[in-house]
Amino acid sequence: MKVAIVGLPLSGKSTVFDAVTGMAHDPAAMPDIRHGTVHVPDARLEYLTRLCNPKKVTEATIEFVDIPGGAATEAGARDGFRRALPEIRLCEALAVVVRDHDAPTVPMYRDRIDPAADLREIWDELIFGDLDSVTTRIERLERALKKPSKTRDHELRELEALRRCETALEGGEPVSGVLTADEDRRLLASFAFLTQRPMVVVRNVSEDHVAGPAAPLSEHAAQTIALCASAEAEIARLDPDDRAAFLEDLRIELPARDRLIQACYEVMGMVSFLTMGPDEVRAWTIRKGSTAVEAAGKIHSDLARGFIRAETVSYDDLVAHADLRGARAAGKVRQEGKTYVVADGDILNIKFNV
Ligand SMILES: Nc1nc2c(ncn2[C@@H]2O[C@H](COP(=O)(O)OP(=O)(O)O)[C@@H](O)[C@H]2O)c(=O)[nH]1
Ligand SMILES: [Mg+2]
Repeated sequence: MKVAIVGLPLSGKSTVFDAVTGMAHDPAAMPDIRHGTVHVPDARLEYLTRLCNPKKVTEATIEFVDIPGGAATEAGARDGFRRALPEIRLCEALAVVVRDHDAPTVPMYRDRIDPAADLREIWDELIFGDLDSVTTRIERLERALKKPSKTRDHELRELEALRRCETALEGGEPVSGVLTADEDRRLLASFAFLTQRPMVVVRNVSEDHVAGPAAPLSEHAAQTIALCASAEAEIARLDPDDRAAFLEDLRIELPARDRLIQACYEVMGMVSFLTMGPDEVRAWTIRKGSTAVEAAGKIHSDLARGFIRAETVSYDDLVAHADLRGARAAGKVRQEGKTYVVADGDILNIKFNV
């Protein structure tokens, strides 16, 4: 899972990236694209580790990409963003950072603190990016359709779907609204539309505003969180032992890293299942609604091919009965078939035969 951190210049993108990865950046240096792989915090793994004492513990991972914003001028920002579009298209979700603090130490990008307007500006760039791909392809198809072709039917269908996208985008709406049928989505999958990406909005607020819920700024964002990027970046670089005290001081319940990852899982519709044994305790990420055989395939294709059943216990049931033996005695260990829909926190033991 790969998430692009995007936003206007000086909104705090690189600082948010630092907060989730524990890295550091020099705000004075030329911005550079950065990639960081983060282990997904999961307290459930700790419990299972105490139970199994495994040789290895493997957390799920998520990759964040710090997208450089270009120079802090209107033309520079637009140019920088457009140059970064190919990189953004490689990511499955977007975290849009908007400045929502007025610290005088940070120069203002165009004389305003207006997170909703900044978000609209980013949204317009996403619309622009998609519209650009759509119109280019429409022109090409229209030319091609003037000549006879064996693939004419397919091209006509594509053209029709693209025209719907064009209309939506011209009205400032995402293509996701008009590509609801699976067939349309398949037909246009190669476009990797930006306005189809699930979006988390990160309001970069000052330290005294982190408590309380974050009001949404756009109907297009499935999740909105508020955090103070600079404080969180410092916290992320602290010794884990000192971290708790700082978080408490700032009345932060969960660090930014955890909250942003949770929000990304949420907007992407991802859940985790767990496996445990003497060799390895591990968390796996799958799409919500995945079946037991799909989960098995995530582990290894042999497990999907030779799938017999999934011995399943929910993490909560396991904890309630202390361990696997206790859960089994209480009848909480189920034998599930191929089509069982895996729930978040299910502990699976795949029985298979190849
Ligand atoms: N006071 C304050 N400053 C911040 C915050 N987040 C970022 N900054 C500062 O704002 C400047 C721009 O941040 P940066 O992350 O480099 O922005 P980017 O251009 O979006 O990558 C840097 O000097 C940061 O230290 C914040 O939450 N509060
Ligand atoms: Mg930056």
